[in-house]
Amino acid sequence: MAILPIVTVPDPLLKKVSEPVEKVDDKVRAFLDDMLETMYAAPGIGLAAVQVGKLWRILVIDIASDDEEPNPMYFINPVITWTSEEFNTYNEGCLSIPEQYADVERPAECKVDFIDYNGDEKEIHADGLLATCIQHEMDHLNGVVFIDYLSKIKRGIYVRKVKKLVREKEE
Ligand code: K1U
Ligand code: ZN
Repeated sequence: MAILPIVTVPDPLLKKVSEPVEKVDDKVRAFLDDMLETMYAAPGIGLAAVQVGKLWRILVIDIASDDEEPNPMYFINPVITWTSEEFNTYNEGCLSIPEQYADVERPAECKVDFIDYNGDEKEIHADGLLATCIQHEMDHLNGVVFIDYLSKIKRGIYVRKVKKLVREKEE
């Protein structure tokens, strides 16, 4: 397993639409393992393949808290099939926009069809943080990051802060 470097804004890769995975084979499973290790090391509660440089429609998520058993979830070719009319607001972060947070409003619940680690078709009905996290990660697969919901001025401020942070870490 390996910890992969995470792409940060304003990398143009984060604006690209990811492609479906054709077959869940050992190569895909090894990549899922690397994604999970990368997410845990960050640390984060979700990660999309594009964030580690691969334009595949793949997500990993684990929203278990420190005092709970790990509960890794793997989503291959996920499709949101339903969202609730009720909305929730969550102060979101993103590993591609380190140390920046903003309130984002999203449907409170969603249903998702996906393929799991073993290549089996599954459906999940998510609410709370899981629903928020799935929708945040699904946005990544479509080239959207949470700061795209903010004004152009605020987005510019966030990007400048991240650029400065990345520059300082490189020094
Ligand atoms: O970059 C990402 O897509 C991961 C992101 C997921 C996310 C967070 C909050 C709302 C929606 C989606 C993160 O994991 S940011 C880090 C974070 O939230 C966290 C890190 C450690 C413990 C708990 C939370
Ligand atoms: Zn993110």
